[in-house]
Amino acid sequence: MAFDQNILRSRFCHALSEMYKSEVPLYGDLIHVVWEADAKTIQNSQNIEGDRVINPDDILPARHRVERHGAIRLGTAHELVTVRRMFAVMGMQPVGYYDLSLAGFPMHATAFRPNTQEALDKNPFRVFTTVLRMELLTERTRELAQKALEQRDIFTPRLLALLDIAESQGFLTPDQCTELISNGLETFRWHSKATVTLEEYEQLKAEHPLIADVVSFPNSHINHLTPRTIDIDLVQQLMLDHGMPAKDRIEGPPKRSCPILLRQTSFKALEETVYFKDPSGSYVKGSHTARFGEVEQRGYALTREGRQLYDRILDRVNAEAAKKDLKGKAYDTLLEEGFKEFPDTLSELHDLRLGYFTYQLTPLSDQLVNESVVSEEPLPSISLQNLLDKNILSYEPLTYEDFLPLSAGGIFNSNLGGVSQSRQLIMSADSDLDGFQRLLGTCVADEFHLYAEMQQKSLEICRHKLRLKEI
Ligand code: OOG
Ligand code: NI
Repeated sequence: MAFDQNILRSRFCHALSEMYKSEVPLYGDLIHVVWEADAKTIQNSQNIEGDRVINPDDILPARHRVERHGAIRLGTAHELVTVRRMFAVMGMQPVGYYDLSLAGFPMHATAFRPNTQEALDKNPFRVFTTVLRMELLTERTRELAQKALEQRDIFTPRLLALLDIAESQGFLTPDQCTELISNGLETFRWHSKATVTLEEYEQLKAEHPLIADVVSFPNSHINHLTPRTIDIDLVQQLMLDHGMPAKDRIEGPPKRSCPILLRQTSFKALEETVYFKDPSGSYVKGSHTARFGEVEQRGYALTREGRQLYDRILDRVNAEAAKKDLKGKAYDTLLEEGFKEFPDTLSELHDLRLGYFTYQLTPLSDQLVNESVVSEEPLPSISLQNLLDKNILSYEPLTYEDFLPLSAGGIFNSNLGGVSQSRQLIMSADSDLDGFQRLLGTCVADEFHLYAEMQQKSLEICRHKLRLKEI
């Protein structure tokens, strides 16, 4: 079998999911809740649509059923570079820069994900990857963190060898792929034996719970996996019905007719037994709270203008909520009110250039194609608006494939607690894309650029088929 990055990514994603289900059984329960919610949603839409029978496979294409993201937290440049190399073999590239200091965390991040439509369609698995910003730690904690990180190696020697092989020969044999998966899993497996003492752990945690999570263990356990649903409100309800420890609200934009960006919820992280090093050489029992299960519902990708409008509304809502101390339902009502300003029809999102779209030829386009074939000459340019008005082209919204750092902040906070001794220092920090790219050893792709490219490419294909000089 020829080397296929998409297949390797699918296999790795599946293996990770199986491992996580065995480590965190509640995650397996969450997947069942998602299936239940999606099946109910499909059934309801069939009832409402009456005679228009909906085939579940039209609504849930293959990528929906496998889709999930994971998240890992790293400590050093070596860890980040090596994870980048590992994901590159699976066809995942760093896309986007996320400054989590905005949410009070001494971290910044990227998402490793497929960056072409074709690869996303095959398997869209992505991993949100954060790395500590050492300069945002107090000196005492930084020293402790550096000492703990220096003595760990989160990669097996065989994994490192396989990465060298993949890079030099440009592919892996089937056996090497299998080895890459099993060795790769070792980096993300849970270990209940900490590498620090309980006292050190408490010190790290007091500065920020995330620092303790990144630094105290011999590797970088996956901290959550996330299946995708078509009805996150129903998943939230079902989690509560099933007595699961759901977080109290869904992060991201409110429910809308035209879903935008990303909505997320999770069950809260569980307290897990951890054995801390004892100066005498034995271990003392303690606990750590970090790993959880999350659900996402993906909406449409927004342009920069769309995103600015989204951020502006959200900032306004958050400022008002803070002033009036609104939480839970009251916050959600305010959010819904605020988002009334955001256009909620596909044609407005398109015409106001708030979202990204791909264009397709309609059956009507045949006539135009025939005309141009008869005339042999390419037709002169026709405007996009004209082609849309004449029903020669139609459009479809692109799905948002990325993340929302403030939602990530909400998830972090409800799972780990937002208490931090150095919150002021962190909140006043500037974002540091250059510093992140130095650690990563390469540039991150701009997500807006990728969506714009997909949009442009679809238009170019239409132009070519219509034999137009220009659209
Ligand atoms: C990362 C959280 C980011 C999301 O869905 O926004 C994330 C973390 O908890 O380390 O996965
Ligand atoms: Ni997540």
